[in-house]
Amino acid sequence: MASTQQKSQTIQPNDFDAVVIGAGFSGLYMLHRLREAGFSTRVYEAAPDVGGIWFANRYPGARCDSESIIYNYMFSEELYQEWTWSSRYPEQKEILSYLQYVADKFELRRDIQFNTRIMAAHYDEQTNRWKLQTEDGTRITAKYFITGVGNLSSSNIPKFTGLDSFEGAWYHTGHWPHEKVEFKGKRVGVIGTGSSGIQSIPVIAEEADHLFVFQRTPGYSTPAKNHPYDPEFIRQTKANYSEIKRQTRESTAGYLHKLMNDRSALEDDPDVRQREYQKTWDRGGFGFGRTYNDLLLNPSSNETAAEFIRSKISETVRDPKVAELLKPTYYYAAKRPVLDTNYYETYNRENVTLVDVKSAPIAEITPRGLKTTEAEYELDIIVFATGYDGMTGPLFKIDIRGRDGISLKEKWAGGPETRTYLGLTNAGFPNMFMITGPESPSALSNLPVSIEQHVEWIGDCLEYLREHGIETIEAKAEAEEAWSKHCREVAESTLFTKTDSWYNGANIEGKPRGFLIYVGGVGHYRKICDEVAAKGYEGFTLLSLSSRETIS
Ligand code: N01
Repeated sequence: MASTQQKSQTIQPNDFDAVVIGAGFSGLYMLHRLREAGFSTRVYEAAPDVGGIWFANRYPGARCDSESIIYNYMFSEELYQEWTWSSRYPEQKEILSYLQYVADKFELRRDIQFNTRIMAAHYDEQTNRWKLQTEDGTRITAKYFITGVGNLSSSNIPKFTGLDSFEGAWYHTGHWPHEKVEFKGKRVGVIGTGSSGIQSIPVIAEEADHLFVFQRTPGYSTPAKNHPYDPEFIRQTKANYSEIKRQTRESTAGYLHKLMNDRSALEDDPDVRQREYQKTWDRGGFGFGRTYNDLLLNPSSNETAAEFIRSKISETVRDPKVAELLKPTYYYAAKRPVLDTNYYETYNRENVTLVDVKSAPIAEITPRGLKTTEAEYELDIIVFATGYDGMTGPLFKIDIRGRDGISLKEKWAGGPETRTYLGLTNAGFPNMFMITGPESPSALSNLPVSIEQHVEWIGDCLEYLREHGIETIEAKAEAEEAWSKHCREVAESTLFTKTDSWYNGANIEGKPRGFLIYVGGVGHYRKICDEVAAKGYEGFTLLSLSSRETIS
């Protein structure tokens, strides 16, 4: 009720110090940070409420696989002490409740305009302001333009012939209806075995009459080992707030997992290695990938982890032919690994059929179901767990244009050579900032940690500009080139670039390939960004308000 009242009091002229797109983890904190610093700020959100991807991504079994106690904001100790997570991995519903709680606690809704999609954002060189337009044609102006659109909000629905003719119902996991989808008595087909498929398949199988899983590439999955939190664990966690905050901020990927063995997997004898993998497997979570220090660097070490998982698939899945089909052959974790609850066990159910669409691809969707090049499957419901146009996709949904009317899409069309400075800014796009943009740790980190770092860096930057009478900040082309080169070099030293995945755009037909994530480490990246700021925003051109002269 309070929130509705706040919303109705908010009609203001459409000119702001800052406009932020998106009311998920990024937009909510950005709004709070800027408002606290006295900047007039408005958030625009296409959905009817806060939550970002957690508003829409509500498929059966949807949970985050970052552990709850670190999948939250750390900027406010009061908030951290007030909120209590129920289990080791947060369920979609609980994350959404958390973000709603945050919005209420900090009275954020009064500065968020919901049900409003921003279609265009153009930089006006005459006035040094951003001009934005909504879907209904409303115009907005702002000095600073900040995107908080997430990395995975632009869904990928492959262009199968005949989808329009399908007489049943179909859904994409990322845009799931708010009402319960009834699977009871239904023949269901799930296309895709990435994180969304692997999480939803065991849950749908329990309800459906029959489930067909259409798998093109099997995923590597290790046990989540989810469980309700023990009150004593919660007490200790809250008591350790400062230490948890420090550790995640200084870590490699924003998690608390310690490297189990600071040595190569190849240094251990096979039986020792087996025991070490078994230990991290039994604990559950992403710690499995931290069993040795070179799993993402050395192909032979990687193979030892991959083989361990394959052996677990053989132990679990009774039908050896199905087990073989479920075994991935690419480098473990070079494509996003998954945490599951009963995923491989699900293939022992009589009502589940695994269909290999690598050897016999999907040819078309028919009125009655789905046809591969080998057979037809009658279905009542199709679930597309087919992923997203990651990293750049959400940004490209907005027509963003900088100097000389050049669009972000045109600027990046050249591929990975011309990207970003620090994953935060772009040459040619003054006073624009991207929260968790391409070439920042973003999707390869625990996102709330990376989001907080970007929000705080941007907030500090805008305060600096105001204090120093600076009108525009813009990345220098040479700084951008050096950053993109550094990103590529770090990525090239790992196995990430040796495997097709959404990380490098391989999942979207026609998308230019390029590794879009900084993998040099969350803690290291933070230091680089802080040094840039400490040196008076090194690598940026700052233009002063009074004299219009270049300050640096
Ligand atoms: O998508 P994906 P996702 N015919 O791209 C298949 C985050 N996330 O939504 O590998 C047949 O991983 C495709 O096959 P292939 C997380 O970062 C997190 O599952 O291209 N199949 C693949 O199997 C994650 O990485 C959480 O051969 C087709 C699947 O669809 C990211 O979101 C939960 C096909 C897509 O897998 C995306 O995950 C959920 C076609 N034409 C998501 N096209 C948690 O934290 C695609 N596929 C738990």
